[in-house]
Amino acid sequence: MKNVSELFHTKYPVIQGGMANVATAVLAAAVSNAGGLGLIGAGGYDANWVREEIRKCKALTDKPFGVNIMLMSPHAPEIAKVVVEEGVQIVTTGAGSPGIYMEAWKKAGIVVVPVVPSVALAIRMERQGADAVVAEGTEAGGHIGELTTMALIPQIADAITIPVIAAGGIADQRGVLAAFALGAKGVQIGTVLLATKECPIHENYKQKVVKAKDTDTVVTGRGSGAPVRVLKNKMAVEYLSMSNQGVPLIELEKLTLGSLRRAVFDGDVDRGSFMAGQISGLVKEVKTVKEVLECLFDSVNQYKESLDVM
Ligand code: TUI
Repeated sequence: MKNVSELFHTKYPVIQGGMANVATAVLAAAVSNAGGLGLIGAGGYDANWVREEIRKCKALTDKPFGVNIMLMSPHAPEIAKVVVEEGVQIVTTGAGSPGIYMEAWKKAGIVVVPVVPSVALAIRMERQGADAVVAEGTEAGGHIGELTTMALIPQIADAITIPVIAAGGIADQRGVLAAFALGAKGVQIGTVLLATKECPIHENYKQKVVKAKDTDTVVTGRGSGAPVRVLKNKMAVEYLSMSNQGVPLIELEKLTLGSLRRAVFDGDVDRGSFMAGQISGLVKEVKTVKEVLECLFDSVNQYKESLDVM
């Protein structure tokens, strides 16, 4: 089995989460230049935006980078074509199954890495030709599945033969080692990258992550079929209370409409949706992307031979 650094041609076996509205060409290039695999997060943007970001990213780095396609987006079918047209080498997907695109991507020589929340989907993805999977635990920020990283990683690692990349709850070298011990060959990080100098989000968002403690995330949207982990604030508390009172989904959706953008661009601490993982409590300062990756891996290097992962 190829290791993850070989698969992506990176210094470190780490990929950046495809964070919607956050993962622009600027962040992706910063991660790739620092030795990880940077990703442009297509989120809810249209195909033209993605094409432009891919071109910007090519100008900002000569290292490999990828695109994350959020499959619940109405633009996903168009974006699936753009990645082929622009010669993107690596695609990760989230919030659905990429089965219908797999054949075209494989034909184009794209390395395909779906994010999966369960063993069943991991097995299906391997059968359909995925090169690796990101197994994301419910500790992660944003749209999440049910299982914890601790339970999910070893079960997926036992069920498939392609590399497993662990996500959810990883922000330092202990998380990396734990992931390797559970059978992962690489890690995906998101939350810890929110608190970086290069991350193009409002300063209030970074400060919310840095100030968060262990219990400061909540999950909204459990009743809607699209649970989303966010940092607690006025809107999230209001949402949960309205949801408990049986307020219909359509009303709840009015509350959250445009809320991720309010967090990312306006830093609206009361009405923004500050997607972040449970590991926020461990993130204490804003660093450079390079410092984050060094902190994750440089002490791990001591264990390199015994773990055989890099
Ligand atoms: O996708 C994510 N995280 C995200 S996407 C996102 S944008 C958004 N905003 C508001 C509401 C919903 C989405 C913010 N954060 N992570 C990867 C991930 N994929 N987590 C869970 C899944 C997943 C869930 C079901 C993957 C596949 C899946 O398959 C169901 C099926 O079709 O079998």
